[in-house]
Order: sequence, then structure tokens, then C-alpha cells
Amino acid sequence: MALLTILRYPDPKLHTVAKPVAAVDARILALIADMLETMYDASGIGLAATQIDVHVRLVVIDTSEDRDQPLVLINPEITWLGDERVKGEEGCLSVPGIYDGVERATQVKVKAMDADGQVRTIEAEGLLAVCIQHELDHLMGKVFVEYLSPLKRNRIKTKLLKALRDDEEED
Ligand code: GNR
Ligand code: NI
Repeated sequence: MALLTILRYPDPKLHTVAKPVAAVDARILALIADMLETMYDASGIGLAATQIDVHVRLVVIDTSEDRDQPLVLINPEITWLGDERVKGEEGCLSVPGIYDGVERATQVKVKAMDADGQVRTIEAEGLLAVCIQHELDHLMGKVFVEYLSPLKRNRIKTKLLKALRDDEEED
């Protein structure tokens, strides 16, 4: 097992569109284990393969209080979005320290394969529904700050580029 490096906005690699996972082989299973370890280590509720610079349709999620209910979504597709929208505060492991409101559907259905190769449809609401939409956006190369105004987005970009420079000076 290994901790993986999470790409940071505005890294252009975050805008790569992921391709389907061709086969759930040993390499993918090892990647899933490393992504779960990385997500738990970073205290995130989700992690998309895009964020660790692997551009396949793979997501891990755990929105449980006790951090003991990992959910693995391979080749996920949203099959249904409810009509109701709610604006909630979002953050992202690729946009550290930034939180802002994003409007999302309150209910979704997602069809995906799990780590055992079983295709299932999951009905989600609340935080899980938000997290699924956030992670599937990553697979399409979309980061939540793209829902904010250009002014806010540019401020975030400048702030994170400065933070990155400061981090580099430390080494
Ligand atoms: O850890 C995370 N928290 C979070 C909070 C509100 C809405 C979405 C998220 S996802 C985020 C982890 C992450 O960046 N996943 O891509
Ligand atoms: Ni994210």
C-alpha cells in the first residue's frame, strides 16, 4: 500500500477526461487500495483517480461517520438526477483550504461496478449524492471552483499558486 500524491488546482492535468476502466485486474485492485488509503489519510470523503493523475473512471467514497464504509465506483454513470437542487458548502482535496457553495441535485442514481466486478445501481441523497456528483465531475475534468464566478475562481487560482510557491520554498 502507498500514499499517492494529490494534484492541486490549478494543475491543468485536473482537466483531463478519464477513460473507462477496461478490466478490474490486480493493477486496478492495488490502485483502489492506494486510493482508499490516500483518501482516509487526507480525511476526505471521496477521491477520484483524476486527482492522483490516473485518468480512468474510478472513484472511492466514504461518507460514513466512522470512516468504515468504503464505496468503490468503477465506470460510474449517473442514470438519474432528481429535480430538487440545494446549495451546499463544498471543499476538495485538490483545492486545499477553499470552501464555497455549489448547487447540486439532492438525489441521484448511479450505476457502477464495484471491486468484485458486480454492476449495481446506488440510490443516493444528502452528502453521498453531493459527493458522487463532485467525484463524477472530476472524471470529466471538472473541479468545483468552475461553478464559481470567474472573479472568485481567479482569486482562488492566485492564492493556491502562491501557496504552492511557499511550499516549494520550504524544501
Ligand atoms: O473531502 C471532501 N469533502 C467534500 C465536501 C463537500 C462536498 C464535496 C466534498 S469531496 C471532498 C474530497 C474530494 O476532493 N473529492 O474529490
Ligand atoms: Ni474533489
